[in-house]
Amino acid sequence: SQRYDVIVVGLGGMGSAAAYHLATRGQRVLGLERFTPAHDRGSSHGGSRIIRQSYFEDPAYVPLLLRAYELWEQLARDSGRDVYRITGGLFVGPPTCATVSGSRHAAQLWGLPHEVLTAEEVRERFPAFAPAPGQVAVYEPMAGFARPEETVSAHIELADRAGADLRFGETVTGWTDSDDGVEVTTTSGVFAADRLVVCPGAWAPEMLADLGVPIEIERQVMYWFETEPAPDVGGVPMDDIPIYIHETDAVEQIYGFPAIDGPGGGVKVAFFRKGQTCSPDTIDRVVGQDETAQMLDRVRQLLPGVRGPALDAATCMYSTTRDHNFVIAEHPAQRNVVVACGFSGHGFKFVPVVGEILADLVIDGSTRHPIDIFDPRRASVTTVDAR
Ligand code: PYC
Repeated sequence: SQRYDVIVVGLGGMGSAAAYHLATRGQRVLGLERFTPAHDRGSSHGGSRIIRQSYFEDPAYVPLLLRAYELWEQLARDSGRDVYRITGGLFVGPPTCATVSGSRHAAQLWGLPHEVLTAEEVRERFPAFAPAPGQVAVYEPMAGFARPEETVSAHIELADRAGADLRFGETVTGWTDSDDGVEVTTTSGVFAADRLVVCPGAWAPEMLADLGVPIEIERQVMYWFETEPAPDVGGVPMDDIPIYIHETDAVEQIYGFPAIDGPGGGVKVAFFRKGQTCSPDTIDRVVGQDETAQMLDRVRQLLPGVRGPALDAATCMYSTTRDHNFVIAEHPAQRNVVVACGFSGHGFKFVPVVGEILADLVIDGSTRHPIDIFDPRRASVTTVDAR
């Protein structure tokens, strides 16, 4: 049977980007995905993901974001798909909270365009928003959103066009790594290649148990609420607001988007990190009325024009490491295997550059991108009390 240069396991956000970058760089690629293209069973669905550069989590991510933005533009051009949009972004909260102070710090350090606005200035410039007195906002003009399903579809189409063999409905049950390369076993056969890229998403705990990095899978809920032009604010339409992150305390941090899905689509909003531990098999995909009511109350603290009712709700999963940084590396114990996992709820905006990095690691054995903070051997992800 045919031997490939590289097999990519998992064709969600990261895996489809890897397949695309590998195939366009001349590799013979086999991609294996247990579900359908751009499915909604994992972590790459729901219509929108924030993109931004003034990265409050850690300014070390900024160079990756600058490259990701170049690749977002290239992907939009090459695919002709609506994969991302710049809307500007507001990062709102008390001046000392991580969302505000961290965004400001990263923007200053890297010379990124930004403004710091008082609550009154926010209300004036963006009348749909009503931050509490004393809160401030970092406004980042380059922030916006990516469309996850469009992105995955774009990478899959372009990888296919570049000659990748992409197979769906094919579950990987195991692999072996030896001097001769890798052999991957699926529900329908055994496939051989020189190298393997594993992008397991929420299946990381079962597929990469030997990595030594505990990854917690968390159920998250995305909500869509009906909107009307915000009342008493000059009729601002909700399809023209910036994306936002609002922190009052770290658990109750929320994020949201303009009404981007046309009339009746509503605005999408979610808690950033208020998930319950689950697995892909045990996740409760039913969203309760109490959860929805809590979300509506919370979003109205910033956007009083969001009235409800809820139009829709959907679950997805985070794969969270102890230090909330990703894992992207050659597998420490398997010489032909490269892994990308643990995106910890903030990975999607990096999808194109992660694809490039994975292709670098496979083809060159190294990358020019700064990925030391994603080393699976770092103490902050392997040690239990590091969190
Ligand atoms: O990465 O910007 C982000 C984000 C917001 C909420 C969840 N992730």
